[in-house]
Amino acid sequence: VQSSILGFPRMGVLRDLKKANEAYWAGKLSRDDLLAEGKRLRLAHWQIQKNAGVDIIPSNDFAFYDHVLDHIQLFNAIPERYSKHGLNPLDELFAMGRGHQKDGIDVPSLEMVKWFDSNYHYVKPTFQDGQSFKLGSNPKPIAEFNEAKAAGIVTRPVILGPVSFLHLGKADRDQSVKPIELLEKLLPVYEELLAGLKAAGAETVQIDEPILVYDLPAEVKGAFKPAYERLSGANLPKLVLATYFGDIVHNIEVLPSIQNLHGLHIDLVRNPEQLDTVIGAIGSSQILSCGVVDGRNIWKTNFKRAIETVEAAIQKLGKDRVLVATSSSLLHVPHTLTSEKKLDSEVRDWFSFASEKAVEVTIIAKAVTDGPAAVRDELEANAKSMQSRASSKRTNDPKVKERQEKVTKEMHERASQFPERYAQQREHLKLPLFPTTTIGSFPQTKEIRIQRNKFTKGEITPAEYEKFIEKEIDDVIRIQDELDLDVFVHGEPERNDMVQYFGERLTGYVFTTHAWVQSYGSRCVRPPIIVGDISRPASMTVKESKYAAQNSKKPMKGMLTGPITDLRWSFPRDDVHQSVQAQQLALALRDEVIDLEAAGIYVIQVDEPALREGLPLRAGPEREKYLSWAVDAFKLACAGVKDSTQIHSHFCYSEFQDFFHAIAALDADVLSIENSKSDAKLLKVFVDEAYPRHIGPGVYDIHSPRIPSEQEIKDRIEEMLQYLRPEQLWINPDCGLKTRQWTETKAALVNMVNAAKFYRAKYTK
Ligand code: THG
Ligand code: ZN
Repeated sequence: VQSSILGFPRMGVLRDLKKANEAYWAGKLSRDDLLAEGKRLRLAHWQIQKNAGVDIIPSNDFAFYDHVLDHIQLFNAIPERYSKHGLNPLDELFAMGRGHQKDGIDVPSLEMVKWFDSNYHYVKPTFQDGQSFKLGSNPKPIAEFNEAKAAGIVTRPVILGPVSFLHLGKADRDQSVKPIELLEKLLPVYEELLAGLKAAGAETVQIDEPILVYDLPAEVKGAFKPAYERLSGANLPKLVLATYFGDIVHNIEVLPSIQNLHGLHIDLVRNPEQLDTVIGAIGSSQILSCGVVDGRNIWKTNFKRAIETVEAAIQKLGKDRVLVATSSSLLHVPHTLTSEKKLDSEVRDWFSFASEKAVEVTIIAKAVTDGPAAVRDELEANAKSMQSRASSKRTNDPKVKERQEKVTKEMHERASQFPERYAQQREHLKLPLFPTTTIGSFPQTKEIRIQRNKFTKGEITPAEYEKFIEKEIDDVIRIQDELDLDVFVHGEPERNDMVQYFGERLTGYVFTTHAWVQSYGSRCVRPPIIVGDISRPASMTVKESKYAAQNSKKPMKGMLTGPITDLRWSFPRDDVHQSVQAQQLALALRDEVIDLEAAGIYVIQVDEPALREGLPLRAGPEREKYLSWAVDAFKLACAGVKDSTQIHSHFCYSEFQDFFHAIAALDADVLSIENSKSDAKLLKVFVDEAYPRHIGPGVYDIHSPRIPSEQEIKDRIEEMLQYLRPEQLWINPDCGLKTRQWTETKAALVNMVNAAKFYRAKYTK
């Protein structure tokens, strides 16, 4: 039984790729040097897998920016606004990924969206009416296969399948093409690519069709048959079609049409129960790649359970037809545990990052091939570490469990309904019509990062750092005063990442020093790890918020990351249900909310940008179940305050159509949402559903340095007033201002406040 890996992280041990990319963009590294660094990383990553003893090693999983973007270029599906400048291929790639504003060229990036329910983002293929496709002269998958081969490593190239490539894309703005209808035109190019791979010596190719875990329209389901009839010619490599992040049982009728393929990969970490159904539906000589090592989380694999799963497959299919694999690409986990020098040995023994998972697949494969005796030591050590984790004091805190048992229904509800609360808040906060505010963060300047770094390294004392933070807070209060905003924020100079910051302050979490995961392009996050029951040993944000409130004439808004976002952007436990972890986070945040109120903070924003991405990928009862516990967690966190305290929440998007009832059920007094890049028409849902509470749809886009004019903002407000009542409308930017510079931030906010004042005067007559 062979072991295999579906994809390896690209960043390198010390985020080498991030650093090289950013140096190249800054003009400090040459193109040749960047290309060389890419090559070095690919080789290093193949070598790690080879040394681990992995039988099937992927190639073409590397990408300078994003692997979906690579396919856009590979098939020449490049919108003309990028191709017409004669940029070299690398710069053309980056232009699509991140926009290009120099050399007299000014194009924004293609749209970037979440990759399924992960925290990775891919660049959305964008098609034209009359779109055609063409394979370039030195296709990346072939070049990288050859590169590995030259180094003595025969790899299994990975490509994104044609049906997923089209279905994950969209028509360009103003175009009406339906992506899936381009299949006919796309298949010859895939065929050519596969033939090229075969000619280069690739026996097998991994072809990813992850959309099979979604609910699919009939025409997309129907596309698999013609696609894979065409791609299974005798002159082509054998294909293993890979699915992950869900089960494919609801699309099982597609399997007969791909039975001529060599094999199928399924995710048995997320959905072990699909095994029997899938075995019953695959072709009589097809192989099954069993994804039993989690590609999405950092826990050591439970060998006993994984071996049982693989054995169950072997019983029905025989050893020759089974592969042991990671559940998905390892892109979503950090590079290696060996970089973590500060983890204590107890918890370290529970973890496994990409390099360690590479070893795990080989041990499982050996156990099922040669019998458990062949890897007795490894199995014993694994059983011990499972035991240690299950019984550790760090995972189990009876006090937390006791508190969870005492949670009541009433604890989720505010004392009064919104109209009564609002009356009290108006009295208490004395806000004008069209109140202005910002979403929480102000520019994280270089100076802030330098001081935080010094503090982390112990080069300045806590007292010195605190002084620095207070000065930063003084500055943003003064600026907000000058701008004449109505609800202030303290600017969050003390925070790194909005999730990491809270993870570092809660019991039950551990955090790492090098465990970065790519989020998009060169941007990475370092998710904290939830190892045990969560509690709050001390207040987390009160000191800074209180300091700010005491120095401000206007109401100060407290800023918290909500329980669902804290959970989803961490590595969660896999030994208790996520709803339990969410409730523990909610209780910790509830205490924080109450402490903030007691410290004189009467406006508190609890952000939940990740609420939507947690929605199960398919419609149905699972979605409602999720929404029910997720909404409960948010309400439990917020409902402990008096009616006169105002709860805000923020979402970085405005498509609420498919779960509006959940947004409404949050019962937040004020909701700020992204709206400047989307259509004001999306606000119609608030009218249709008679949404009673207040809303701040972003009046300008913060993702670009562009300064919106006062007139533009007025026009935007005018549009919003077609849907929202004047007393319902808050005026704020789309999102936090952390990634912006001060000059553009101030200029934009001056215009925003003036626009608000114009409407305030108009409606106060
Ligand atoms: N935090 C976390 N997850 C997220 C976001 C976040 N997922 C969705 C969205 N926001 C992704 N966006 C970003 C934006 C910026 C960065 C990462 C993800 C970023 N990272 C720094 C970098 O790569 O240089 C890391 C710097 C640091 O923390 O020291 O800028 O906001 N968890
Ligand atoms: Zn936002």
